[in-house]
Amino acid sequence: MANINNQSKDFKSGFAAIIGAPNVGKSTLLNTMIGEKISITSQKPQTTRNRIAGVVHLPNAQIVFLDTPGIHKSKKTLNKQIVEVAMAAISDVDIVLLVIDASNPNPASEALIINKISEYKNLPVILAINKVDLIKKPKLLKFIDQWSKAYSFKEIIPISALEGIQTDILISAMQSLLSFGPPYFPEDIITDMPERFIASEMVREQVFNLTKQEVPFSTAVTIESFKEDADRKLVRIHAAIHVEHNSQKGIIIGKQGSMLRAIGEAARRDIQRMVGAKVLLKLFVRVEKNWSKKARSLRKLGY
Ligand SMILES: Nc1nc2c(ncn2[C@@H]2O[C@H](COP(=O)(O)OP(=O)(O)OP(=O)(O)O)[C@@H](O)[C@H]2O)c(=O)[nH]1
Ligand SMILES: [Mg+2]
Repeated sequence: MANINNQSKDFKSGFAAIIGAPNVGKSTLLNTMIGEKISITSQKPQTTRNRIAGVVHLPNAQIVFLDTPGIHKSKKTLNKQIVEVAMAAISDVDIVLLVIDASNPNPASEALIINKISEYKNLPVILAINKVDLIKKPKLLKFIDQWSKAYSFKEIIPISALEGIQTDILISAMQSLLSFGPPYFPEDIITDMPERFIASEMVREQVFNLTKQEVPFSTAVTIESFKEDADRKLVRIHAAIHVEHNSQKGIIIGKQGSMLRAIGEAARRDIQRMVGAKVLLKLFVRVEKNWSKKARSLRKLGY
């Protein structure tokens, strides 16, 4: 018992939800703070669909960050579902880290979020003004002034998640808000998501990168099998890309399979880096009619 008491006096720990409008850089920030790619990112909104924990290990503290889907107003079943995931994360944490995009404000989503966090009177909120690499100083100062009036934030910290500017300062500010307590995860664990989930996301990320219009938003990826050699030198993965219509299947496959090959090749490189072994990745495309509109299909595909 003495041991546990000692530990909890020297050690701080807690959960922090990273929330914000779509595309502001939440997942990029998580990856930068963790130092590994655990959450996929893209130039398109609504990339993240699940709550993904990333653990930052500090000498005397542990912060468990929860990356969440972008909060926005939508009538689409899938989008409403992912916004629920983000909203629910807020009620589960010790600190909220609100991220905004300095280069592209989103007043509608921001109002929705401020409204939500106002419900939790005692929840400390830090504001990270992201993508400061894209704006000039006078604009940033205007932002800080404007946002300091919008809510009583514990801190307002300008950052660039992409370039790693001031992300260390952000982590220190979060650390100072933590309470004493033991670590939640062992030192070698950086996420609560299994490799097979992250592998499926890395395939989906390439669909976001390489296809246009409604295709990425109509795509889900599941891992059908994930087999490692005894000495883990080779990992064989079969993944299914689910789309909503036959025409989308054609787009994902591409001319003589060229699109599917490009998706597979790029995803395989990322998965190899993650698992630290050679990867054989086989992709299939399936049509699951209107999956993003049906509660049952959403559950089946992991949402
Ligand atoms: N210039 C610049 N771009 C950034 C920065 N942070 C993120 N981005 C870019 O912004 C885009 C969106 O980043 P994500 O991390 O996917 O954003 P997100 O908030 O997780 O988006 P959703 O999951 O869709 O809600 C990507 O193209 C990133 O490379 C930054 O500090 N500077
Ligand atoms: Mg994201």
